[in-house]
Amino acid sequence: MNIVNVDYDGLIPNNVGLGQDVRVKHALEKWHPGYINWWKDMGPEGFQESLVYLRTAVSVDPKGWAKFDYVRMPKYRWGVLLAPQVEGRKIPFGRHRGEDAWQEVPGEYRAMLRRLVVIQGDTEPASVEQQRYLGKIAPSLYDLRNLFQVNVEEGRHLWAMVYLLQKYFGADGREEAEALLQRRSGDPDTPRMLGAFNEKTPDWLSFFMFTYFTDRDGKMQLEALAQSGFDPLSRTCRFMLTEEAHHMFVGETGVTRVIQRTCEAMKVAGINDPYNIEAVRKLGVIDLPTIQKKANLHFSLTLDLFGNEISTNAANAFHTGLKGRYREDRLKDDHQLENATYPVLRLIDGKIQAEDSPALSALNMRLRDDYVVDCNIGVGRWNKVIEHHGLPFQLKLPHVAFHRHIGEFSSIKADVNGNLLSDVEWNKRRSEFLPSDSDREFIEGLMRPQFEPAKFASWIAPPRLGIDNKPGDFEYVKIA
Ligand code: BYC
Repeated sequence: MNIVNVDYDGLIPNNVGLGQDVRVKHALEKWHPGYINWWKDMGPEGFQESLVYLRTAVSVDPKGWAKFDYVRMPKYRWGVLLAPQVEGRKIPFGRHRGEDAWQEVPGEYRAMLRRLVVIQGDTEPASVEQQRYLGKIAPSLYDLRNLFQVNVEEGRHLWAMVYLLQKYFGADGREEAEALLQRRSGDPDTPRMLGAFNEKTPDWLSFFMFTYFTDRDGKMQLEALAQSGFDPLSRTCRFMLTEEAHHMFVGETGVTRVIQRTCEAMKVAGINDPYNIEAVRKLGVIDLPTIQKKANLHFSLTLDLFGNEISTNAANAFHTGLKGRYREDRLKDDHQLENATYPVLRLIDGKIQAEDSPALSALNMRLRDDYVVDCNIGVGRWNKVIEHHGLPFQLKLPHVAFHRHIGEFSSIKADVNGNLLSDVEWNKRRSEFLPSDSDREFIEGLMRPQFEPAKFASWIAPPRLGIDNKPGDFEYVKIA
């Protein structure tokens, strides 16, 4: 079997030798119709017959893994693709460090491993469900295509996790694979597993913030799972990361283009005060303070996805070799952390203070800290755009204690600088920090579709480059 090139002959493209693995092949083929039904029911509403200029993975060679073509989404070739096996790979951390990486599930860690795979799997269809109404209000064909690219790849990421469940977890893996198609984002009875995946994505600024902030949690978690001693999980996540990069690109450049358009319109109209919100909104663009509030919302919701600051689950997942740290292979320490400590922000005597904690229990916090550093890079780039237009405004990530629902700060209220607030103060000032009903109404009012090639809605600048080097007037989606 050629591990770099993908076998496209059967129903399920793959580079895992499904042709010879009859049991798993049948299990996946049985799961396939349910997946297609889910996609038709819960995937992008409308547009199922449209021709979309999509990339499809045809190889796992980092130098040239995708091809572009027009595809009807239900006919997209969702496949099972693993990064090539590294000969002689060892478990890189935890108590089994240095032993051969597992090619089968280690029996004693089965339940823990399955839980990690199921949680990861659950987020993928959840995000497609959250984004299903956005097509109808897309600001351009270019953006519409990017939305659908993200959606089909999240669908493929679900396939990636379902393959692991079907191949390595027997009957209970099959049950979990079914359940992944049954839960629904935001459903009061059968919600998705993690909080942020039950929130709405009502407009395109939310979509860009989601792909910037929440897909970046995806990146961090996948990087941590890519270190896993369970080799099939590591290889799956390594390939998923290749696709994930485009999702964050969509988010970062999307927000950049919104900011750019706002700044340009303000300059042309001679408005220099970013807080003159009424005047800015009259230009048909989104004012910078409202962009900040959207960032506050999506950043804080995403921080909750890192779990509790102090977590025995996280300690166990590391100690047993199942989930590492961000880019564990580049870190220089003993990779076991049994005697190490890590500073954790905690609420002590009513004050937010750093406290040294056992490093193993603080692994969620550590990953979250790495995440915040990564988030700040893009925020710096956004600020450069504002600076370039000479406007006195800077975007800033809120304090980690702001608007939290999981962990140390879920019991308190804090402002964006981390100052504690009483419930009364919080209720009074909430709309200073988070989008208010009227902010939401304003943004929703701007969300009118623009489906003419080369045209863009009033509130967003065109991209600098086309996808696959296509010219500006390229028809990325032929709407049926
Ligand atoms: N919501 O010990 P703790 C992505 C639960 S995004 C609800 O701190 P742990 C993507 C927790 O389950 C990446 N419940 O938890 C992005 C536990 O429950 P049980 C997805 C929560 O395990 C965009 C209890 O609280 N991948 O790929 O250390 C588009 C105690 O908590 C939440 C992963 O997350 C929450 N936010 O940390 C598409 C990787 N947080 O077991 C895709 C896999 C915690 O006591 N998952 N709880 O009933 C993990 O590594 C960990 O499970 C978590 C939680 C980091 C999520």
